[in-house]
Amino acid sequence: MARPKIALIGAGQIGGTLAHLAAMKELGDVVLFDISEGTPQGKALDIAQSGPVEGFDASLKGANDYADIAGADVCIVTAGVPRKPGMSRDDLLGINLKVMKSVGEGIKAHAPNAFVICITNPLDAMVWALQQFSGLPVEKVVGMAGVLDAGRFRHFLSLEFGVSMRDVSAFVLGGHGDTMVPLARYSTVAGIPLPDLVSMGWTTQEKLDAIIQRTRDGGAEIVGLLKTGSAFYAPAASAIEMAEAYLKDQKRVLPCAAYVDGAYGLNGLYVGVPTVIGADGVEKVIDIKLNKDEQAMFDKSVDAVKGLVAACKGIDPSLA
Ligand code: A3D
Repeated sequence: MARPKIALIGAGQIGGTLAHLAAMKELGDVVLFDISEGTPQGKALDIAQSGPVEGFDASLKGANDYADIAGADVCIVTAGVPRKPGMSRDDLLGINLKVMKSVGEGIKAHAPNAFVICITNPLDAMVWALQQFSGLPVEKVVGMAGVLDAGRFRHFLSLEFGVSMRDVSAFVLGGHGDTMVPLARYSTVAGIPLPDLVSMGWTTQEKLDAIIQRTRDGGAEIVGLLKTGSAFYAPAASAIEMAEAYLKDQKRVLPCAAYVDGAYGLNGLYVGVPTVIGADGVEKVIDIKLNKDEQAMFDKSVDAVKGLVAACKGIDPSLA
């Protein structure tokens, strides 16, 4: 059987890291696409030359022509511009919306059966626009944010508790922005919910609140340190986990920016929710019950996403 084909649209910081991880994990053959000439070719060649040392079997190709992504099983989209210090994700909307139009059309023409994972910011609006421009089924177009946001939360919690990150699970809902909703009640250490850990004296509510805020600001903290771009190792690892769940039909339960129509009282909006990812793409949106406070935070986050979608429609009238 032929290896799966993975097309990475955007060969920048995240794109290059995605290519390296996909090859190391032998998820399939990789095509790195970018408008910048030489960058995808150079990165593909460099990573391919690590193959004999690492001992992986995967072919890597750089491309500037969408024809090269033909028949891709998975497309991961990072094309666009990242944040610089002082910028919010929303400041990227105008420029990245135009990029989503060309990427969506490229995918529609050459890889209409792919599972498409969008990473470009502002995430929830860009994945919505990408689905509109590509016309692919909503369950095959999804945004990566929740795995990363939950990863950040898990990392900070493991430091606070002095336990392995593997034993910390975390739950994050809502849009990928300042209004994201890390849910303490559904986040656990080996099944023990965070509020119980506060009662047990493992931490205090104040420390937990500070960790939640640091999670919300997780992207900005890294932008502030790097100064020339945004996070790329953890975002790439998170998208690879989603791609692997699809390619191996793992039925993983992962928080993603998925198309929600009916669940959570929403009709037709991309927002971060827990999903099941398998061979059919987003196979299920898990509709959990929120308490009053959680619902209020989620509503605020949903309103922020709606505002961004409305701004997209204002910029490009072809978006219904
Ligand atoms: P960067 O290293 O600048 O790479 C972006 C690449 O896109 C560059 O190589 C560009 O040449 C290329 N590009 C620009 N326009 C086009 C086009 N029309 N077609 C094809 N390629 C194009 O950025 P990055 O890899 O660090 O980040 C990529 C995106 O991911 C940015 O929008 C970030 O804001 C976003 N991001 C999202 C998260 C999430 O958690 C959702 C996290 C980190 C970064």
